[in-house]
Amino acid sequence: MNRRTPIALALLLALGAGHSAAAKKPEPESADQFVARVNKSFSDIYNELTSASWLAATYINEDSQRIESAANQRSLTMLNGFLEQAKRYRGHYRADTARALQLIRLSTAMPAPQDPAQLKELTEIVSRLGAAYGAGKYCPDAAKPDACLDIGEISDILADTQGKSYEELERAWKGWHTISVPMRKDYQRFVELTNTGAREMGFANTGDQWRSGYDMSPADFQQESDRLWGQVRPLYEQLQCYAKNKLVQKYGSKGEIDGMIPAHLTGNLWQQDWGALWPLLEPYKGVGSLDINGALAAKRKALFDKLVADAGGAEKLSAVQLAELERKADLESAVAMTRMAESFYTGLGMPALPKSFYANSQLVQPRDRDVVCHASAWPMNTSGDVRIKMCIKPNEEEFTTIYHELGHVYYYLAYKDQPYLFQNGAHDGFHEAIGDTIVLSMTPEYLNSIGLVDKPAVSDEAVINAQMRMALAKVAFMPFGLMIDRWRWGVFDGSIAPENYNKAWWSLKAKYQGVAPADARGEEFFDAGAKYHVPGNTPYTRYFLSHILQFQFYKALCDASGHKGPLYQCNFAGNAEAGRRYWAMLGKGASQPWQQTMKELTGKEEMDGSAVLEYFAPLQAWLTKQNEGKQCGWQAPEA
Ligand code: X8Z
Ligand code: ZN
Repeated sequence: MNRRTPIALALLLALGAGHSAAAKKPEPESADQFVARVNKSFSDIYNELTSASWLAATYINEDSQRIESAANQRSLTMLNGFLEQAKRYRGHYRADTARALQLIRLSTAMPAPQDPAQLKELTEIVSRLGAAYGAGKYCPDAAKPDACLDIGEISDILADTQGKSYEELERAWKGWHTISVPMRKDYQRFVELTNTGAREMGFANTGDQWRSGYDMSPADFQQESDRLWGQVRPLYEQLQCYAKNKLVQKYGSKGEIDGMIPAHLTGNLWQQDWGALWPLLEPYKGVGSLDINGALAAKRKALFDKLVADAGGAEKLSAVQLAELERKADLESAVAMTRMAESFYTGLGMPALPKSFYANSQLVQPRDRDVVCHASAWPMNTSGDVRIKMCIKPNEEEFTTIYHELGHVYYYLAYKDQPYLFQNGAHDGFHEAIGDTIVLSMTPEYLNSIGLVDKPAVSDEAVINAQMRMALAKVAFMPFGLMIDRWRWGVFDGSIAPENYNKAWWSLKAKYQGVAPADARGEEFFDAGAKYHVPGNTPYTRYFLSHILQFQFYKALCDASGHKGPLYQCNFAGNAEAGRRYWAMLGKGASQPWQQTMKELTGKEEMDGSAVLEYFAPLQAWLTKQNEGKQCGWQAPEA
C-alpha cells in the first residue's frame, strides 16, 4: 500500500431543507470550501480504513476480509458522493483547486460503481482476491496438507538456480501458478465492475483512468511510455541475449525457446529480477566479492550463535527453546537490516523513524497465521504514523527492498503537512523511485562502509561485475514493468477478452521480455493472477517509470553532492546537500504537476532514459562484445 486506499462518508450538502421561504437562501459552498471539506473528511476517516486493511493483510481470515470490505464500502461510497458533488465545480479556474478536484477522481485505482449493491460486490471481490494471493500455497501432495509450500518457500527453491535441477525449478514455478486458477472468475467480474465505476466518473474504462494520472492526456502518456521503452530496449536486448546464451551453455537446447528464456530458469517467479542467476552470469569469477547474501546470512547466524551462547549453549536447550532463539535471531536480523537502511536516510539529514514504526511494523513472517508477505509501506494516518509490512529474510533482495520501502515511508513523512489530496507522489512512478534511487547509491564502497563486503577491488573487471549485479535487478526488470499494464490496459478496454487472458499474457511476455513458458499455458490457467499486483489491483507502469526516474534522480543527487567521475561510481551517502534537495522534492508531494517537481530536482521537465544508458555504458559495451557472433533476438508467437 504505497498509495492510500480511497475514502468516503456520504455527507450530503445541507442545502437548506426545511427552512422557510422567508429564510435567506444559504450560500452555496465555494469550490475551495468543498475541497477543504473533502480533505478533512478523507483525513478523518482514513485511519479506520488503513487499520482494516492492515488487519486483512496481516491476519488473513474471513473476519478480517469482512471488516476490510466494509471499510472499503464506506470509503468508496463517500468518494462517490464527493464525485457527484464535484461535478458542479467543473471548469474551475484556480490552478490548485482545479488540481485538487481532478485528484479526487484519481484518488482510487479501483473506481467503484454508484450502485450500492455493485459497489459492495466489488469490495468483497477485492478482499477475496487479496486474501487468496496472500494465503496462496502449492500443495505437491494433496494427502499431506502440512507439506504445502508458501510463496517464500517456493521463491527460495526457484532462486537456488545452482542447487536445483531443471525439473525441480519447473515444478516449483508451475506449483505457484496453481494458486491463481480460482481467481479468474472474480477477476473478470472485477474488471466489469471497475469499468462501470470508471465510466460513471467520465473515463472510457479503468485503464483510461489509470493513464490519466500523469498531467498529460492518457494517449500522450501511452506514447511517452513507448518512447522511454524505446530508449532502453537495446540495452535489455543485449542482457537478454547474454543470459539466454549462458542458459543454453548450462542446459543445452532446453535453455531457450525460439530465442526466449524459459520462464522457470531466471531464479524468479515472474522473471522480473535475475539476481539469482549471478553464479551463472557473473562476468569475472570472484573479482570484487559482492556476496551480500553470504554476508547477511553470516550476520544472522552470528546473532543466533550469540543468543545460544548467552542461554548457556545448545546442549542445554530443548528443541523448542532453540526454535524460539532461531525466531528471535530472525527478528533481530530483520531489525538490524532495517536500521542500516534507516541510517542511509538519517545520514542525508532526514528524521529518525518514529518509535511506533518499529513497534508496529511487521518485519518477519508470523508463524501462526497467513499474511500477505509481499512488501509494502503504509501511512496509517495522514500525520506520520508509518509502518512497513514485510517477511524479511537475510538476503540481498530483501535488503534492497527495505531501502525501497523506506523510500515510501520518507515520502509519507515529508508530505504529511500537505492537504490530504496532495499527500501523494508527484506521480506514482516518483513514489516507487525514491528508495530505488538510494539503492543505486549502494555501491561496493557503500556496502564496504557498512561492513557487508571487503574493500572493493579497483579494476575494469570489478566495474563490469558491479554493473552486472545492478543490471540483473534493474535492466532485467524494465520490460516486465511495462508488460503487466499493457495486459491490463487491454483487459480493461476489452481488446483482450476473458477467453484470451492467458494467451495475451504470454504473448506480451514474449514480446517485451523475450520469456516463454516451457509448456503451453492454456486458458485453464490464469497466470497474471500469480503476480501480487493483479489480484492486489496495484497499477504497475509506475515501476517501469521508476526504473527510468531513479537514474535521473540519482544523477541529480550525485551532481548536488559534488560527485566527479563516472555516474556508476557515485555514492551520495551522508551528503547533506543531496539530502536537502531530496527532502525538498518529497515535501512537495502531489501539490503541483510532476514536471515542475522534476525540474526543481533535475533541471528538466521530462522523463528520460539517457541517465540509464550513461550509467550502464561500460556494461552495454561489454555485453555487445560478448554477444558478437552469437544468436540474439527471439521470435514471439503471434498475438
Ligand atoms: O511491489 C514492489 C514493492 C512494493 S511497492 C516491493 N515492487 C515491484 C514488485 O515487487 O513487483 C518493487 C519493484 C517491483
Ligand atoms: Zn514500492
